[in-house]
Amino acid sequence: MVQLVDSDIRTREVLGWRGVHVLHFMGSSCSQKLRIFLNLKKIPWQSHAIDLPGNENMQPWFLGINPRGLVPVLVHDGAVHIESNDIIQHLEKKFPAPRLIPTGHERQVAALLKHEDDLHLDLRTLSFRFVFAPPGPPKPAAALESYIANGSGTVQGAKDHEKQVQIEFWQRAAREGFTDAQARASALKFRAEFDALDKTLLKQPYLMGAELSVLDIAWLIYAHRLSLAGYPFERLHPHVHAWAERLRALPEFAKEVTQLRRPARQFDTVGVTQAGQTLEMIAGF
Ligand SMILES: N[C@@H](CCC(=O)N[C@@H](CS)C(=O)NCC(=O)O)C(=O)O
Repeated sequence: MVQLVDSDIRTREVLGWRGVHVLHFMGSSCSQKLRIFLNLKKIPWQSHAIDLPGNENMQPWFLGINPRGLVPVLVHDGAVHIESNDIIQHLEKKFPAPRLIPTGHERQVAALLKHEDDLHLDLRTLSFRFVFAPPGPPKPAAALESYIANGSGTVQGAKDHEKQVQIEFWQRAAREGFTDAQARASALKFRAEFDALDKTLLKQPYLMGAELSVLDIAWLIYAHRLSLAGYPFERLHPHVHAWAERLRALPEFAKEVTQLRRPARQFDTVGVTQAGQTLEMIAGF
């Protein structure tokens, strides 16, 4: 569990927040995952929108809450929790009904969620290349400087290496953009994952068996974002496609994903920016 300690937190006002507060961004995949979980649990929560495209997460106030500069963040009765999967596991303990982590499978689910989180930068690479497609560096130099300079730089009292990973990701993106080689490598990792999930979903309705679990939420969010990037689910992984369509139709999911379907005109803009190079072409799918 990643609950911050006192010395990590510089924005002291949050220590007085009671109840469930979530700092998040509408279009962030990890925030969507957490919001679907909160919807299914019917947990009342207070929303604090963080403007990621405006780089609010790289400003001192937010870095004083999460030194890693990432959303989502949970402040639960004054305790600050970071990392979406840890937040979900914390809330599952505090709000056990309905069960979204099957009893007795907590360690297995934790390991599977860790594996999912390890692919997050691959998702980000494909998102920036094919969905957001910014014309220049995704993070302006001034925002990155603020990111580097602010916050405690520690998580649970120790120097945070994850912040360095994030800095290097954005610096590299500013230098090279999101190259064909990176996009191909990331897409191939997802292809291997979704091949395996497709076999699982041939045998059972949900990833853990007969019941919906946090793994369905986590992978639906990845599948949804990748489908916006042009990943051909219906052709490559038909059982994943059918499962995703079923989940997207549930109100708790629909609320978080349908508003992110973009108007056709924006898709055209991406098509132009990418000079007709689709994910399918670059990945060789
Ligand atoms: N492992 C983290 C990943 C969080 C993460 O990367 N969040 C993204 C949004 S999905 C973010 O805050 N990005 C910062 C940015 O775009 O500047 C988690 O699961 O919470």
